[in-house]
Amino acid sequence: MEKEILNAKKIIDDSTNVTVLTGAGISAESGIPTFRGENGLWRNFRSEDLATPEAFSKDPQLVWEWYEWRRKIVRDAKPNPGHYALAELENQIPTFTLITQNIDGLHQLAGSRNIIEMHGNLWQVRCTKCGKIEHNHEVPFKELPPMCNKCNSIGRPNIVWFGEIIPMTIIDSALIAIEKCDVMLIVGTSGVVEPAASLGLIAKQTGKPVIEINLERTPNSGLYDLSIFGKSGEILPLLYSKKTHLN
Ligand code: BV8
Ligand code: ZN
Repeated sequence: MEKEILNAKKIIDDSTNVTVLTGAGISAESGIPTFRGENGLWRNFRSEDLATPEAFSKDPQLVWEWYEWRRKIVRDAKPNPGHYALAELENQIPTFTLITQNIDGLHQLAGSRNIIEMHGNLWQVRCTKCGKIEHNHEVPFKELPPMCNKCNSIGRPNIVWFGEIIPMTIIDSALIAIEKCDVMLIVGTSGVVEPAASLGLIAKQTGKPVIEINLERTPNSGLYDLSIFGKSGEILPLLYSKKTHLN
């Protein structure tokens, strides 16, 4: 592992433009259940069963109770050294883009700035009728389901559900960040959910070195230039040298 970390550090040190993709794995050390990890289930529901427009139209109360449960966990969670390391890398590298599949907002809390939230944000409610988006941090919600304070229609989480397309503006900015970067890091994602799972391959397509940091092998591990297996909260802080006043 030592050699791989030195290798990765060299590639990053020589880069002026870095793009990172993160998944649930980077928030695992903050106590947030991952999707496919052992505690990824809620009341025996698989995430894919609840995070769908079908589930919401069938039982919006149930889906909101699930998101209420996740908001409580995230409200009580803190960013971990993995999140802070990426925020610090952003301070040190001229151009840095953080593409995340996570809706927990912990990257923002850790100080990351240039973030692309591919799948939305847990703290936003979108009106199902007029589309108004409201930032709401109530835990618990005053009323469940939350209603739109403009047209009083039912609100839904401002999140991309399975079977729903990701806004093209988001896809475009992610592809531009990959096209322009010198190296892409892929951190804490099982690489199962599309289109996020293909971003690493697109980086390879455009001839960029891809470095994977994950607890375990993933379907694309063999295709990446470097895979470092372990906890992102332990590995990421090793990938940059703490800027001291000497250098
Ligand atoms: C779309 C918001 C067009 C919701 C999310 C059949 C084949 C291929 C694709 C499809 C298919 N059928 C349908 C599709 C498309 C579907 C898809 O990919 N499904 C999968 C399940 C097969 N994709 C979509 O629907 C997308 N839209 O394609 O639109 C379309 C329309 C109609 C029909 C077809 C296509 C929308 C996808 C977005 C869904 N919303 N999140 C919410 O959160 O409530 S996805 C959600 O799941 C997450 O955001 C994330 O993207 C994904 C979970 O993956 P990970 O983040 O990687 O988490 P996971 O638990 O899986 O893995 C964690 C990893 O971390 C593990 O490898 C573990 O080892 C590692 N780890 C753990 N601890 C640590 C660690 N690593 C480092 N350190 C640690 N400490
Ligand atoms: Zn409305």
